[in-house]
Amino acid sequence: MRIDVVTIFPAFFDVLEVSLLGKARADGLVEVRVHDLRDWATKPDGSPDVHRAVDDAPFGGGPGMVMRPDVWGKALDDILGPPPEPALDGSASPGQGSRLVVPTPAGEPFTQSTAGEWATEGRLAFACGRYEGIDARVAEYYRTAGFRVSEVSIGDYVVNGGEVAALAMIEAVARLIPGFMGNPESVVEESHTEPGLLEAPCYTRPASWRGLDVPEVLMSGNHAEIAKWRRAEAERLSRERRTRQG
Ligand code: JEH
Repeated sequence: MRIDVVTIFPAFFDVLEVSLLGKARADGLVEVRVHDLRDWATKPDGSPDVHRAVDDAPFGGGPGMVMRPDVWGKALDDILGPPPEPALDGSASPGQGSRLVVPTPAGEPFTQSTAGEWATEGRLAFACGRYEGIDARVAEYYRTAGFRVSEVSIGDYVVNGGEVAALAMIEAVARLIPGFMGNPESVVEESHTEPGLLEAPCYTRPASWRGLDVPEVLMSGNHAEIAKWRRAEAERLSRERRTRQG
């Protein structure tokens, strides 16, 4: 998989060298290219800009600044490559062209199922905004041009830009690429777990630590009883932590 990232803070992505992804990159399973949006900055008339401004005031007024569509358009035209060939029904299919991902607090929720769908793409491109976000016509333009465009959110809290969101999504997707993890069994196992059901807690040696003992059933060797206990714990945690009545 090829992953392009466009950002005004390329250094955010240096962490990909040290995380799990470092190995996948070395093995050639994932190639990540990080681009500095300011390399495409010009003045509004298109002439070179010593200030390399990528933002301007919002139409309609209000606080903050908005990222300019002209700068983003030049960057993404260079980076995305050609749009995918449309199928007979007009749809674009995975493995063809790039999927453009735009992290935004107003996006659709990014979930494990989203990660699974994106893991089959040949190319992903992340457009990381700052300030109040990217002019809305950028996502609209590339969708109309035939790219698969996803405006997504990593959760209902506010961070300062798309970079942290892109890092979380890149890690969630990359670990699903076949051959990515040291222990592929743990990923295969995940696909059998029920979506929305939280996992039972886990324990290792020593069996007694600071007066706290591992639940007896886990040391019984009775696999049917262990599976029953884990299921019951998973249901209890899901009720306690993910429903309002508890
Ligand atoms: C944040 C991309 C680009 C900050 C505030 C506002 C919220 C009410 N889950 C996520 N949180 N934040 C982002 C994200 C994702 N994915 C994210 C970004 C950008 C992603 C710039 N920013 C900073 C930013 C405006 N407020 C949004 N509103 C509902 C809580 C109040 C207004 C926009 C952009």
